[in-house]
Amino acid sequence: HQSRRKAAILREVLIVANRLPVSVDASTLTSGGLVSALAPVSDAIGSTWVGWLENGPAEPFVVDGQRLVAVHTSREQYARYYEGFANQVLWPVFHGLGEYETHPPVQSEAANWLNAYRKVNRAFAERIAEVASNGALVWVQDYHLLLLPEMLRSLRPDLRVAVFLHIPFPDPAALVTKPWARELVSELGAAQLIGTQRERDARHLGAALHLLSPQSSPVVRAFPISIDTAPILQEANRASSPSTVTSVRERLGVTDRPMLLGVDRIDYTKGIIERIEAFSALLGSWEGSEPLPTLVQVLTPTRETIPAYQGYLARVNVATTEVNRQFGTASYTPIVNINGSYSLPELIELFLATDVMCVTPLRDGMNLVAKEFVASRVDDSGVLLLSSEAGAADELHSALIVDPRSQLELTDGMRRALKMSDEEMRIRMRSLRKHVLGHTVHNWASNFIKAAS
Ligand code: GDG
Repeated sequence: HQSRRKAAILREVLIVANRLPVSVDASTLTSGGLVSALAPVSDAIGSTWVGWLENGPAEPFVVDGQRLVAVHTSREQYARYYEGFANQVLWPVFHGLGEYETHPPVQSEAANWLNAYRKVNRAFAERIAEVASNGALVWVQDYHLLLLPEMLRSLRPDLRVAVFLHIPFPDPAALVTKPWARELVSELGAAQLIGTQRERDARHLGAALHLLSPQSSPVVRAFPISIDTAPILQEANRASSPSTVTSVRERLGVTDRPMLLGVDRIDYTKGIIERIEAFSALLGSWEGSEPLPTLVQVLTPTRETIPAYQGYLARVNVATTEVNRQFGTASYTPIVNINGSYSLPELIELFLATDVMCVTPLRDGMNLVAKEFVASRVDDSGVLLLSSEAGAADELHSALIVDPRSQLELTDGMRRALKMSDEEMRIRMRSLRKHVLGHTVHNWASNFIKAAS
Protein backbone atom coordinates (compact mmCIF):
# COMPACT_ATOMS: atom_id res chain seq x y z
CA HIS A 1 0.00 0.00 0.00
CA GLN A 2 2.73 2.38 1.14
CA SER A 3 4.76 1.81 -2.01
CA ARG A 4 1.73 2.35 -4.24
CA ARG A 5 1.14 5.73 -2.66
CA LYS A 6 4.73 6.68 -3.17
CA ALA A 7 4.60 5.61 -6.79
CA ALA A 8 1.53 7.79 -7.31
CA ILE A 9 3.36 10.83 -5.95
CA LEU A 10 6.50 10.12 -7.93
CA ARG A 11 4.65 9.96 -11.22
CA GLU A 12 5.75 12.84 -13.44
CA VAL A 13 2.92 15.33 -14.09
CA LEU A 14 2.60 17.17 -17.40
CA ILE A 15 0.18 20.08 -17.41
CA VAL A 16 -1.07 20.68 -20.92
CA ALA A 17 -2.85 23.89 -21.93
CA ASN A 18 -3.36 25.57 -25.28
CA ARG A 19 -0.61 28.12 -24.71
CA LEU A 20 2.38 28.35 -22.39
CA PRO A 21 1.96 30.70 -19.41
CA VAL A 22 4.86 32.96 -20.38
CA SER A 23 5.25 36.54 -21.59
CA VAL A 24 5.67 37.08 -25.33
CA ASP A 25 9.46 37.11 -25.08
CA ALA A 26 9.31 34.00 -22.83
CA SER A 27 11.31 35.75 -20.08
CA THR A 28 8.75 35.57 -17.23
CA LEU A 29 5.78 33.46 -16.20
CA THR A 30 2.40 35.16 -16.55
CA SER A 31 0.32 35.15 -13.40
CA GLY A 32 -3.07 33.65 -14.16
CA GLY A 33 -5.49 31.66 -12.03
CA LEU A 34 -4.32 28.36 -13.45
CA VAL A 35 -0.66 29.18 -13.04
CA SER A 36 -1.01 30.26 -9.44
CA ALA A 37 -3.21 27.21 -8.77
CA LEU A 38 -0.75 24.82 -10.18
CA ALA A 39 2.49 26.52 -9.18
CA PRO A 40 2.54 25.05 -5.63
CA VAL A 41 1.51 21.63 -6.91
CA SER A 42 4.06 21.99 -9.64
CA ASP A 43 6.78 22.97 -7.14
CA ALA A 44 6.01 19.98 -4.96
CA ILE A 45 5.99 17.42 -7.75
CA GLY A 46 8.21 19.09 -10.31
CA SER A 47 5.64 19.14 -13.10
CA THR A 48 6.23 20.31 -16.64
CA TRP A 49 3.97 22.62 -18.67
CA VAL A 50 3.30 21.86 -22.31
CA GLY A 51 1.71 24.45 -24.60
CA TRP A 52 1.96 26.43 -27.81
CA LEU A 53 4.42 29.30 -27.99
CA GLU A 54 5.15 31.09 -31.23
CA ASN A 55 8.78 30.41 -32.13
CA GLY A 56 9.25 28.63 -28.81
CA PRO A 57 12.55 26.85 -28.10
CA ALA A 58 13.05 23.42 -29.63
CA GLU A 59 14.18 21.90 -26.33
CA PRO A 60 12.47 21.94 -22.92
CA PHE A 61 13.38 25.18 -21.10
CA VAL A 62 13.00 26.75 -17.65
CA VAL A 63 11.41 30.12 -16.72
CA ASP A 64 11.21 31.25 -13.07
CA GLY A 65 11.95 27.70 -12.00
CA GLN A 66 9.13 26.20 -14.08
CA ARG A 67 10.03 23.56 -16.69
CA LEU A 68 8.29 24.27 -20.03
CA VAL A 69 7.90 22.45 -23.33
CA ALA A 70 6.81 24.37 -26.43
CA VAL A 71 4.55 22.86 -29.08
CA HIS A 72 5.26 24.08 -32.59
CA THR A 73 2.68 24.95 -35.20
CA SER A 74 2.33 27.90 -37.54
CA ARG A 75 0.39 30.99 -36.44
CA GLU A 76 -2.09 30.49 -39.31
CA GLN A 77 -2.83 26.93 -38.30
CA TYR A 78 -3.06 27.95 -34.65
CA ALA A 79 -5.60 30.67 -35.58
CA ARG A 80 -7.85 28.22 -37.47
CA TYR A 81 -7.68 25.89 -34.48
CA TYR A 82 -8.05 28.47 -31.71
CA GLU A 83 -10.09 31.41 -33.03
CA GLY A 84 -11.78 29.12 -35.53
CA PHE A 85 -12.91 25.75 -34.23
CA ALA A 86 -12.32 26.17 -30.49
CA ASN A 87 -13.80 29.63 -30.02
CA GLN A 88 -16.34 29.98 -32.85
CA VAL A 89 -17.75 26.45 -32.78
CA LEU A 90 -17.02 24.64 -29.51
CA TRP A 91 -17.34 27.65 -27.19
CA PRO A 92 -20.90 28.67 -28.20
CA VAL A 93 -22.16 25.09 -28.56
CA PHE A 94 -20.75 23.99 -25.19
CA HIS A 95 -22.42 27.01 -23.54
CA GLY A 96 -25.79 26.05 -25.05
CA LEU A 97 -25.67 29.24 -27.17
CA GLY A 98 -25.49 27.63 -30.60
CA GLU A 99 -27.05 30.76 -32.16
CA TYR A 100 -23.64 32.43 -31.74
CA GLU A 101 -21.76 29.71 -33.63
CA THR A 102 -19.99 31.27 -36.61
CA HIS A 103 -20.96 29.55 -39.80
CA PRO A 104 -18.16 30.39 -42.20
CA PRO A 105 -19.56 31.58 -45.51
CA VAL A 106 -17.36 29.09 -47.32
CA GLN A 107 -18.01 25.48 -46.43
CA SER A 108 -14.37 24.56 -46.94
CA GLU A 109 -13.42 27.03 -44.21
CA ALA A 110 -15.47 25.12 -41.63
CA ALA A 111 -13.77 21.90 -42.66
CA ASN A 112 -10.45 23.74 -42.43
CA TRP A 113 -11.13 24.73 -38.84
CA LEU A 114 -11.91 21.17 -37.80
CA ASN A 115 -8.86 19.95 -39.69
CA ALA A 116 -6.63 22.49 -37.97
CA TYR A 117 -8.12 21.41 -34.61
CA ARG A 118 -7.12 17.82 -35.41
CA LYS A 119 -3.65 18.84 -36.59
CA VAL A 120 -2.85 21.03 -33.60
CA ASN A 121 -4.11 18.34 -31.21
CA ARG A 122 -1.85 15.90 -33.07
CA ALA A 123 1.15 18.25 -32.73
CA PHE A 124 0.50 18.37 -28.97
CA ALA A 125 0.19 14.57 -28.77
CA GLU A 126 3.45 14.02 -30.64
CA ARG A 127 5.35 16.51 -28.53
CA ILE A 128 4.03 14.97 -25.31
CA ALA A 129 4.89 11.48 -26.58
CA GLU A 130 8.49 12.69 -27.09
CA VAL A 131 9.02 14.26 -23.67
CA ALA A 132 6.86 12.33 -21.17
CA SER A 133 8.56 9.85 -18.86
CA ASN A 134 7.25 6.32 -18.53
CA GLY A 135 3.84 6.22 -16.78
CA ALA A 136 3.59 10.02 -16.49
CA LEU A 137 0.26 11.71 -15.72
CA VAL A 138 -0.85 14.05 -18.50
CA TRP A 139 -3.29 16.66 -17.18
CA VAL A 140 -5.09 18.22 -20.15
CA GLN A 141 -6.81 21.59 -19.68
CA ASP A 142 -10.03 22.54 -21.42
CA TYR A 143 -11.94 22.36 -24.70
CA HIS A 144 -8.99 23.14 -26.94
CA LEU A 145 -7.47 19.68 -26.62
CA LEU A 146 -10.32 17.19 -26.53
CA LEU A 147 -8.77 14.80 -29.06
CA LEU A 148 -5.58 14.30 -27.03
CA PRO A 149 -6.69 11.32 -24.92
CA GLU A 150 -7.18 8.95 -27.88
CA MET A 151 -4.13 10.29 -29.74
CA LEU A 152 -1.98 9.70 -26.66
CA ARG A 153 -3.45 6.30 -26.02
CA SER A 154 -2.33 5.13 -29.43
CA LEU A 155 1.10 6.81 -29.25
CA ARG A 156 1.92 6.13 -25.60
CA PRO A 157 -0.36 3.58 -23.89
CA ASP A 158 1.76 3.78 -20.70
CA LEU A 159 0.62 7.36 -19.92
CA ARG A 160 -2.28 8.29 -17.65
CA VAL A 161 -4.48 10.97 -19.20
CA ALA A 162 -6.85 13.17 -17.21
CA VAL A 163 -8.83 16.11 -18.60
CA PHE A 164 -10.34 19.08 -16.78
CA LEU A 165 -13.05 20.95 -18.67
CA HIS A 166 -13.25 24.59 -17.54
CA ILE A 167 -16.42 25.35 -19.49
CA PRO A 168 -19.85 23.65 -19.27
CA PHE A 169 -20.64 20.43 -21.07
CA PRO A 170 -23.86 20.80 -23.08
CA ASP A 171 -27.02 18.77 -23.00
CA PRO A 172 -26.32 15.89 -25.41
CA ALA A 173 -29.40 16.88 -27.45
CA ALA A 174 -27.55 20.05 -28.53
CA LEU A 175 -24.48 18.03 -29.44
CA VAL A 176 -25.57 14.89 -31.29
CA THR A 177 -26.65 16.86 -34.36
CA LYS A 178 -23.10 18.16 -34.88
CA PRO A 179 -21.06 16.33 -37.52
CA TRP A 180 -17.99 16.34 -35.26
CA ALA A 181 -19.73 15.19 -32.08
CA ARG A 182 -18.97 11.46 -32.26
CA GLU A 183 -15.30 11.97 -33.08
CA LEU A 184 -14.81 14.48 -30.28
CA VAL A 185 -16.66 12.59 -27.58
CA SER A 186 -15.16 9.21 -28.37
CA GLU A 187 -11.58 10.53 -28.53
CA LEU A 188 -12.13 12.40 -25.26
CA GLY A 189 -13.56 9.19 -23.80
CA ALA A 190 -10.12 7.56 -23.99
CA ALA A 191 -9.06 9.53 -20.88
CA GLN A 192 -8.92 7.78 -17.51
CA LEU A 193 -10.49 10.74 -15.67
CA ILE A 194 -12.55 13.71 -16.87
CA GLY A 195 -13.25 16.50 -14.40
CA THR A 196 -16.04 19.04 -14.88
CA GLN A 197 -17.06 22.17 -12.96
CA ARG A 198 -20.62 21.11 -12.00
CA GLU A 199 -22.45 17.88 -11.34
CA ARG A 200 -24.76 18.80 -14.20
CA ASP A 201 -21.81 18.93 -16.63
CA ALA A 202 -20.68 15.52 -15.43
CA ARG A 203 -24.20 14.13 -16.04
CA HIS A 204 -24.33 15.65 -19.54
CA LEU A 205 -20.91 14.26 -20.39
CA GLY A 206 -21.81 10.84 -18.99
CA ALA A 207 -24.92 10.78 -21.17
CA ALA A 208 -22.98 11.90 -24.27
CA LEU A 209 -20.38 9.16 -23.73
CA HIS A 210 -23.14 6.61 -23.31
CA LEU A 211 -24.76 7.71 -26.60
CA LEU A 212 -21.73 8.35 -28.78
CA SER A 213 -18.99 6.15 -27.34
CA PRO A 214 -20.53 3.37 -25.26
CA GLN A 215 -17.29 1.38 -25.11
CA SER A 216 -15.32 4.11 -23.30
CA SER A 217 -14.99 4.05 -19.53
CA PRO A 218 -13.43 7.18 -18.01
CA VAL A 219 -14.32 8.27 -14.48
CA VAL A 220 -16.38 11.47 -14.87
CA ARG A 221 -16.66 13.70 -11.79
CA ALA A 222 -17.19 17.31 -10.78
CA PHE A 223 -14.18 19.21 -9.35
CA PRO A 224 -15.38 22.80 -8.89
CA ILE A 225 -12.44 25.14 -9.48
CA SER A 226 -11.67 28.01 -7.13
CA ILE A 227 -9.29 30.92 -6.57
CA ASP A 228 -5.99 31.60 -4.84
CA THR A 229 -7.36 33.45 -1.80
CA ALA A 230 -4.09 34.51 -0.11
CA PRO A 231 -3.06 37.35 -2.47
CA ILE A 232 -6.65 38.61 -2.63
CA LEU A 233 -6.95 38.72 1.15
CA GLN A 234 -3.66 40.51 1.44
CA GLU A 235 -4.66 43.16 -1.09
CA ALA A 236 -8.20 43.49 0.30
CA ASN A 237 -6.92 44.04 3.83
CA ARG A 238 -4.78 46.88 2.50
CA ALA A 239 -7.57 48.48 0.43
CA SER A 240 -10.50 47.99 2.77
CA SER A 241 -10.51 51.40 4.41
CA PRO A 242 -13.36 53.95 4.23
CA SER A 243 -10.99 56.49 2.68
CA THR A 244 -9.96 54.18 -0.17
CA VAL A 245 -13.59 53.30 -0.86
CA THR A 246 -14.53 57.00 -0.87
CA SER A 247 -11.77 57.92 -3.28
CA VAL A 248 -12.61 55.02 -5.63
CA ARG A 249 -16.24 56.11 -5.69
CA GLU A 250 -15.30 59.74 -6.27
CA ARG A 251 -13.19 58.72 -9.23
CA LEU A 252 -16.17 56.83 -10.67
CA GLY A 253 -18.55 59.69 -9.94
CA VAL A 254 -20.73 57.45 -7.75
CA THR A 255 -21.05 59.35 -4.49
CA ASP A 256 -24.25 59.55 -2.42
CA ARG A 257 -25.99 56.85 -4.41
CA PRO A 258 -25.93 53.03 -4.48
CA MET A 259 -23.54 51.21 -6.79
CA LEU A 260 -23.86 47.94 -8.68
CA LEU A 261 -20.82 46.39 -10.37
CA GLY A 262 -20.18 43.97 -13.22
CA VAL A 263 -16.73 42.66 -14.26
CA ASP A 264 -16.74 40.56 -17.40
CA ARG A 265 -14.91 39.73 -20.56
CA ILE A 266 -17.07 41.13 -23.38
CA ASP A 267 -18.53 37.73 -24.14
CA TYR A 268 -22.12 36.85 -25.07
CA THR A 269 -22.10 34.08 -22.42
CA LYS A 270 -21.77 36.71 -19.67
CA GLY A 271 -25.29 38.15 -20.02
CA ILE A 272 -24.15 41.78 -20.16
CA ILE A 273 -27.00 42.96 -22.42
CA GLU A 274 -29.62 41.21 -20.30
CA ARG A 275 -28.13 42.87 -17.20
CA ILE A 276 -28.32 46.32 -18.81
CA GLU A 277 -31.96 45.71 -19.82
CA ALA A 278 -32.86 44.58 -16.30
CA PHE A 279 -31.10 47.63 -14.86
CA SER A 280 -33.06 49.84 -17.24
CA ALA A 281 -36.30 48.23 -16.01
CA LEU A 282 -35.16 48.87 -12.43
CA LEU A 283 -34.67 52.57 -13.15
CA GLY A 284 -37.99 52.73 -15.01
CA SER A 285 -39.84 51.32 -12.01
CA TRP A 286 -37.92 53.24 -9.31
CA GLU A 287 -40.23 54.49 -6.57
CA GLY A 288 -39.74 57.04 -3.84
CA SER A 289 -37.16 59.76 -3.47
CA GLU A 290 -34.04 57.63 -2.88
CA PRO A 291 -31.21 58.49 -5.31
CA LEU A 292 -31.04 56.28 -8.39
CA PRO A 293 -28.24 53.69 -8.46
CA THR A 294 -25.28 53.52 -10.86
CA LEU A 295 -24.15 50.38 -12.64
CA VAL A 296 -20.37 50.31 -13.12
CA GLN A 297 -19.40 47.78 -15.77
CA VAL A 298 -15.80 46.72 -16.41
CA LEU A 299 -15.61 45.42 -19.99
CA THR A 300 -12.46 43.40 -20.57
CA PRO A 301 -11.50 43.06 -24.25
CA THR A 302 -11.47 39.49 -25.56
CA ARG A 303 -11.44 37.57 -28.87
CA GLU A 304 -11.72 40.84 -30.77
CA THR A 305 -11.19 39.36 -34.24
CA ILE A 306 -14.31 37.18 -33.98
CA PRO A 307 -17.43 38.68 -35.67
CA ALA A 308 -19.88 37.50 -32.97
CA TYR A 309 -17.76 39.34 -30.36
CA GLN A 310 -17.56 42.54 -32.42
CA GLY A 311 -21.35 42.46 -32.82
CA TYR A 312 -21.87 41.86 -29.11
CA LEU A 313 -19.67 44.79 -28.07
CA ALA A 314 -21.57 47.05 -30.47
CA ARG A 315 -24.89 45.94 -28.91
CA VAL A 316 -23.55 46.55 -25.38
CA ASN A 317 -22.58 50.08 -26.41
CA VAL A 318 -25.96 50.80 -28.01
CA ALA A 319 -27.85 49.49 -24.96
CA THR A 320 -25.67 51.55 -22.60
CA THR A 321 -26.09 54.75 -24.60
CA GLU A 322 -29.85 54.27 -24.70
CA VAL A 323 -30.14 53.85 -20.89
CA ASN A 324 -27.89 56.84 -20.26
CA ARG A 325 -29.90 58.96 -22.70
CA GLN A 326 -33.22 57.92 -21.16
CA PHE A 327 -32.38 58.21 -17.45
CA GLY A 328 -29.20 60.29 -17.23
CA THR A 329 -29.00 63.94 -16.17
CA ALA A 330 -26.21 66.50 -16.01
CA SER A 331 -25.17 65.09 -12.63
CA TYR A 332 -26.11 61.42 -13.05
CA THR A 333 -24.73 58.77 -15.42
CA PRO A 334 -26.72 55.54 -14.90
CA ILE A 335 -24.20 53.20 -16.53
CA VAL A 336 -20.45 53.83 -16.30
CA ASN A 337 -18.54 51.56 -18.67
CA ILE A 338 -14.87 50.99 -18.04
CA ASN A 339 -13.20 49.64 -21.15
CA GLY A 340 -9.91 47.87 -20.88
CA SER A 341 -8.13 45.72 -18.39
CA TYR A 342 -7.65 46.59 -14.73
CA SER A 343 -4.86 45.33 -12.49
CA LEU A 344 -5.85 42.92 -9.73
CA PRO A 345 -5.41 45.56 -6.97
CA GLU A 346 -7.67 47.93 -8.93
CA LEU A 347 -10.29 45.21 -9.35
CA ILE A 348 -10.22 44.51 -5.63
CA GLU A 349 -10.76 48.20 -4.91
CA LEU A 350 -13.87 48.07 -7.11
CA PHE A 351 -15.08 44.90 -5.36
CA LEU A 352 -14.72 46.73 -2.04
CA ALA A 353 -16.38 49.91 -3.27
CA THR A 354 -19.61 48.40 -4.58
CA ASP A 355 -22.87 47.69 -2.78
CA VAL A 356 -23.97 44.93 -5.14
CA MET A 357 -21.88 42.64 -7.36
CA CYS A 358 -23.76 41.40 -10.43
CA VAL A 359 -22.53 38.06 -11.77
CA THR A 360 -25.31 37.11 -14.14
CA PRO A 361 -23.95 35.01 -17.05
CA LEU A 362 -26.36 33.12 -19.30
CA ARG A 363 -24.05 30.19 -18.74
CA ASP A 364 -20.58 29.94 -17.21
CA GLY A 365 -18.39 26.99 -16.23
CA MET A 366 -17.68 28.41 -12.77
CA ASN A 367 -17.15 32.22 -12.77
CA LEU A 368 -14.17 33.18 -10.68
CA VAL A 369 -15.23 36.82 -10.36
CA ALA A 370 -18.01 35.73 -7.98
CA LYS A 371 -15.48 34.01 -5.72
CA GLU A 372 -12.95 36.86 -5.97
CA PHE A 373 -15.63 39.37 -4.91
CA VAL A 374 -16.54 37.24 -1.88
CA ALA A 375 -12.89 36.77 -0.88
CA SER A 376 -12.32 40.54 -1.18
CA ARG A 377 -15.12 41.51 1.24
CA VAL A 378 -13.02 41.29 4.39
CA ASP A 379 -15.61 43.67 5.94
CA ASP A 380 -18.39 41.03 5.62
CA SER A 381 -20.62 43.46 3.72
CA GLY A 382 -21.85 43.68 0.13
CA VAL A 383 -24.37 41.56 -1.78
CA LEU A 384 -23.65 38.99 -4.48
CA LEU A 385 -26.36 38.71 -7.15
CA LEU A 386 -25.57 35.42 -8.85
CA SER A 387 -26.86 33.59 -11.91
CA SER A 388 -28.19 30.08 -11.38
CA GLU A 389 -26.38 29.29 -14.67
CA ALA A 390 -22.89 29.96 -13.25
CA GLY A 391 -21.17 26.93 -11.78
CA ALA A 392 -20.55 29.01 -8.66
CA ALA A 393 -24.28 28.79 -7.86
CA ASP A 394 -23.81 25.14 -6.85
CA GLU A 395 -21.60 26.28 -3.96
CA LEU A 396 -22.53 29.89 -3.14
CA HIS A 397 -26.01 29.18 -1.78
CA SER A 398 -26.07 32.32 0.34
CA ALA A 399 -25.90 34.60 -2.69
CA LEU A 400 -29.10 36.06 -4.17
CA ILE A 401 -29.56 33.52 -6.95
CA VAL A 402 -31.54 34.49 -10.06
CA ASP A 403 -32.44 33.08 -13.47
CA PRO A 404 -30.32 35.22 -15.84
CA ARG A 405 -32.85 34.89 -18.67
CA SER A 406 -35.74 36.27 -16.63
CA GLN A 407 -35.75 40.05 -16.72
CA LEU A 408 -38.28 40.07 -13.88
CA GLU A 409 -36.00 38.00 -11.64
CA LEU A 410 -32.94 40.04 -12.53
CA THR A 411 -34.63 43.37 -11.87
CA ASP A 412 -36.23 42.09 -8.69
CA GLY A 413 -32.87 40.66 -7.56
CA MET A 414 -31.21 44.07 -8.05
CA ARG A 415 -34.01 45.73 -6.09
CA ARG A 416 -33.82 43.21 -3.23
CA ALA A 417 -30.03 43.47 -3.13
CA LEU A 418 -30.17 47.26 -2.83
CA LYS A 419 -32.79 47.07 -0.08
CA MET A 420 -31.19 44.27 1.94
CA SER A 421 -30.74 44.96 5.65
CA ASP A 422 -27.20 45.15 7.02
CA GLU A 423 -27.91 42.15 9.19
CA GLU A 424 -29.07 39.88 6.35
CA MET A 425 -26.13 41.06 4.23
CA ARG A 426 -23.64 40.14 6.94
CA ILE A 427 -25.17 36.72 7.59
CA ARG A 428 -25.08 35.90 3.88
CA MET A 429 -21.57 37.26 3.32
CA ARG A 430 -20.12 35.41 6.31
CA SER A 431 -21.49 32.15 5.02
CA LEU A 432 -20.18 32.86 1.48
CA ARG A 433 -16.75 33.71 2.83
CA LYS A 434 -16.61 30.58 4.94
CA HIS A 435 -17.14 28.50 1.83
CA VAL A 436 -14.73 30.35 -0.48
CA LEU A 437 -11.91 30.60 2.07
CA GLY A 438 -12.28 26.92 2.88
CA HIS A 439 -12.24 25.72 -0.75
CA THR A 440 -9.30 27.27 -2.57
CA VAL A 441 -7.73 26.49 -5.91
CA HIS A 442 -5.00 24.62 -4.03
CA ASN A 443 -7.58 22.20 -2.68
CA TRP A 444 -9.00 21.86 -6.20
CA ALA A 445 -5.62 21.06 -7.78
CA SER A 446 -4.56 18.54 -5.17
CA ASN A 447 -7.97 16.81 -5.20
CA PHE A 448 -7.79 16.47 -8.96
CA ILE A 449 -4.22 15.16 -9.01
CA LYS A 450 -5.03 12.68 -6.26
CA ALA A 451 -8.04 11.36 -8.17
CA ALA A 452 -6.00 11.13 -11.37
CA SER A 453 -2.94 9.42 -9.92
C1 GDG B 1 -13.13 30.33 -17.86
C2 GDG B 1 -14.58 29.87 -17.72
C3 GDG B 1 -14.18 29.46 -15.29
C4 GDG B 1 -11.36 39.89 -15.75
N1 GDG B 1 -11.20 41.18 -16.11
C5 GDG B 1 -10.03 41.55 -15.60
C6 GDG B 1 -9.47 40.49 -14.89
N2 GDG B 1 -10.31 39.48 -15.02
C7 GDG B 1 -10.07 38.16 -14.39
C8 GDG B 1 -11.08 37.90 -13.30
C9 GDG B 1 -11.06 36.38 -13.24
C10 GDG B 1 -10.78 35.99 -14.69
O1 GDG B 1 -10.24 37.13 -15.34
C11 GDG B 1 -12.05 35.61 -15.42
O2 GDG B 1 -12.44 34.34 -14.95
P1 GDG B 1 -13.95 33.86 -15.05
O3 GDG B 1 -14.04 32.59 -14.29
O4 GDG B 1 -14.84 34.92 -14.49
O5 GDG B 1 -14.30 33.68 -16.59
P2 GDG B 1 -13.55 33.12 -17.94
O6 GDG B 1 -12.47 34.03 -18.37
O7 GDG B 1 -14.65 32.96 -18.92
O8 GDG B 1 -12.91 31.69 -17.52
C12 GDG B 1 -15.08 30.16 -16.31
C13 GDG B 1 -12.71 29.78 -15.55
O9 GDG B 1 -12.35 29.53 -16.90
C14 GDG B 1 -11.79 28.93 -14.64
O10 GDG B 1 -12.05 27.58 -14.78
O11 GDG B 1 -14.53 29.93 -13.99
O12 GDG B 1 -16.41 29.70 -16.16
O13 GDG B 1 -15.43 30.51 -18.68
O14 GDG B 1 -10.01 35.90 -12.46
O15 GDG B 1 -10.69 38.54 -12.12
N3 GDG B 1 -8.28 40.53 -14.23
C15 GDG B 1 -7.63 41.71 -14.26
N4 GDG B 1 -8.11 42.81 -14.93
C16 GDG B 1 -9.30 42.79 -15.60
O16 GDG B 1 -9.73 43.77 -16.20
N5 GDG B 1 -6.45 41.80 -13.59
